[in-house]
Amino acid sequence: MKKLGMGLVGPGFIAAHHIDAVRRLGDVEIIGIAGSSLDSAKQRARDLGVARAYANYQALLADPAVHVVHNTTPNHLHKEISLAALRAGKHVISDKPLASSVQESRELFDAARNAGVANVVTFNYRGHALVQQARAMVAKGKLGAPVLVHGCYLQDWLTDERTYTWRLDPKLGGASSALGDIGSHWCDLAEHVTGARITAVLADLHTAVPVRQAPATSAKAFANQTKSTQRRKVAITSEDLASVLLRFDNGARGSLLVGQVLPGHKNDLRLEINGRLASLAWRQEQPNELWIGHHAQANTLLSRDPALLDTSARPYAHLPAGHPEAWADAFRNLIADAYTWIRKGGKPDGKPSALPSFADGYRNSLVIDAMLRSNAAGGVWQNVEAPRETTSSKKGKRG
Ligand code: SOE
Repeated sequence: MKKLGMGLVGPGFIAAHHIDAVRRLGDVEIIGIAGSSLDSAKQRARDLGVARAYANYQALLADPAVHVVHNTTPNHLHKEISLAALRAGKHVISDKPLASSVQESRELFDAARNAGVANVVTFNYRGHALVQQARAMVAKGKLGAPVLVHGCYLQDWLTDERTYTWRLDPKLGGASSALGDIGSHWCDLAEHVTGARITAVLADLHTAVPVRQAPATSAKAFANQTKSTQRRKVAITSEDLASVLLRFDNGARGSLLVGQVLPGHKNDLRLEINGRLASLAWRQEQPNELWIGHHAQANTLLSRDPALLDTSARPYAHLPAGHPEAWADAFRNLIADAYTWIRKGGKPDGKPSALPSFADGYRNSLVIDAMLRSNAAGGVWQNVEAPRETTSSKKGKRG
C-alpha cells in the first residue's frame, strides 16, 4: 500500500492534535509543517517532532511528498489555503468553521467537488462511539418521532477580560465568534445525530464582555493570559453569548445556548433529543455514557461497551467498557475516517457516512448565517437558506 504523506499549515492548540491523531494511525508519514514564517514553522516542527519546516504554505503545497493538507490556520486564512491545496490536487482536512462567511464556504464546497479529492471539516464530536450509537438509535426509530432537540455548548475560557483571541476580531474570525467557534459544532452534531435539518432559527446574540484588556500578543485557546504585562484595550463587537430557538424539517422544535464567558463550564457540550417513544442525552464531558429516558419504564445509562453498541457505532470504540475514551480518541476516529476516504481516492461514494465533508461545512455556515441574520433583524425567525452553487463553478464544472 502506498504510504500517504501529510503536511500541516497553521499553529494553535489544535495542530498538535492533528499530528497526534495521524501518528496514531501508523500508516501515514508526517512530512512537514508550514506556519507564518520559516522560524515559527521550525520551532513548531521541533516541538512536535516533525522533520520538515516550510517558509510558507506555497512551499508545502509544492512538495510532491505531501498528499494531504491539514489546514489549522485562523478562519480568515481557511479559504485561501484550502482553495490553493485543492487546486494543487491535494486532499484537504480543514478545521471548522469551513470559512469566514457563507460565500467563502460555498466557494470551497464547489472547488472541492470539482477537484474530486477528499474534503473534510473537523466536526470532531461526531467521532465519539456514543454519538454514533445515538445516531443509529434515532435512525432505527428507537426514539419514535423526535419532538424536541435541545442543548448547549458552554465554555469559560473567555471569562476574564484580560483574555483575548483572534476569534473575537471579525477580520480574522469572521462575523461570528462563539457561534462560529462552538455553536457550529453543536448544530452539526444535532443535525448529524437526528438526521434532520435545521430550517429556521430565532437568535439573540450578546457581548457580555464588550471591552477586553488584551495581551500585546494573542495566545492559544485555553491559555492563561492573565500574567501578560503589556496590554491594549480592545472593543469587542462579536458575540460571546447566544440563545437560539430552532425548527427542524421533521417538525421537531429545539433550542441552543452558547457561551464562552460562563465560569465553571470548561467544554460543556450537551445534546438531548426527546422523541415520542424515548429520549436520549449525551454530554461531551462524560462521553462514555448515553442517557436513555423512558416514560413508562426505568431510565437507563448505556456505557460505552463495544459489546452493547450498534454495529455502526462499534468501530468508534477501541477499549473495553470501563476504560474511558474521550476527546482525543474521537478526534483520532474522525482522522481515521478521513484517511479511509483518502485511500479510496476521495470519490463521493467512498466517504464514511459519519465523516463531515465540505458539504457539511457549507451547510453549517448557512445555519450560522441565519442566526446572525435573525439577530441583526432584531430577533425574528429567519429561514436557513438552501445550499446553492456559485456562478463560476456552474460555468467551469468538470465532467
Ligand atoms: C475553543 O473554543 C475550542 O478549542 C474550539 O475551537 C474547538 O473546536 C472545541 O472543540 C474546543 O474549544
